[in-house]
Amino acid sequence: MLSLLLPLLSAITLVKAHGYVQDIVIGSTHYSGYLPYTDPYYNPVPERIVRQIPGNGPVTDLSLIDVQCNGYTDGNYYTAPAPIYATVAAGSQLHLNWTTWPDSHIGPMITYMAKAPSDITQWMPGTSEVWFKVAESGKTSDGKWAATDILTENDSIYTFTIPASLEPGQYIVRHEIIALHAAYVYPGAQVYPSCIQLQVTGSGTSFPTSDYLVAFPGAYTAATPGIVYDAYTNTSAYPIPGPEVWSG
Ligand SMILES: *[C@@H]1O[C@H](CO)[C@@H](O)[C@H](O)[C@H]1NC(C)=O
Ligand SMILES: *[C@@H]1O[C@H](CO)[C@@H](O)[C@H](O)[C@H]1NC(C)=O
Ligand SMILES: *[C@@H]1O[C@H](CO)[C@@H](O)[C@H](O)[C@H]1NC(C)=O
Ligand SMILES: [Cu+2]
Repeated sequence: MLSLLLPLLSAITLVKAHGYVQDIVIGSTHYSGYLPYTDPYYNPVPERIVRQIPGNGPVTDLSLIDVQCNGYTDGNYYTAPAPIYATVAAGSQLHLNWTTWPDSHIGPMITYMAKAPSDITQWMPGTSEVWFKVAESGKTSDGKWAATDILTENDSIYTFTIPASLEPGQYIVRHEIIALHAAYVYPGAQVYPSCIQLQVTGSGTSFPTSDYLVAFPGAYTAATPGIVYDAYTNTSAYPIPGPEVWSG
């Protein structure tokens, strides 16, 4: 075990600090995120409500399936469903606790959901247009970025609300930071997505129309407003990528 861990730990110190969601609070219940530097080394591997991610690094080729839930399609990691999910009432808040996020990595924070047609612990959305945006924050009019200024002010906790009128069912929450420090060219924007599995309860009867639904990969390309953006020189409003928010 030691001989396995030592090279691993020294490799980690070389990885530049980026981040991932380490903890999720729903009501008074804490759910651990998927912890990429420890979870895979436990036997048995801990069961998480978050789909596995390979580490704290970004996806920059936005045509890959990796941009959906941050799984690799090759090597030792791959996108796969998580074994469990959390149950939450429509209209509730989720609080997502990010690892310390580097100040240089300015950019927006965006949250999507997708309804599983059947058992979420088996469902892989592939390239289907199933994702609708439920929350977004970019740059405020006084120049504060969501992923750095606001997240730091909020103690690294990002909060969003599940639309109160959303029909019940099993949903994947796809939450991301897009870091823009190198986004003056494509590829350059760094996407840090992850996917949380939920059972949404309630008596809601609303669901977004197809106008709101996008695919990952697909929703973001080099031509999507806000993917190529010179965050250091451009003083105009930042156009958050993706469709309009659906709030129910
Ligand atoms: C976020 O999670 C970390 C690691 O579990 C914990 O130390 C920290 O207190 C949490 N932050 C908040 C604001 O709860
Ligand atoms: C940050 O905290 C403020 C005040 O609690 C809240 O209104 C805002 O929604 C939070 N922002 C994010 C992105 O979580
Ligand atoms: C600034 O960003 C906006 C929105 O992406 C874009 O339309 C505009 O061309 C950019 N301005 C410059 C000078 O690059
Ligand atoms: Cu980075």
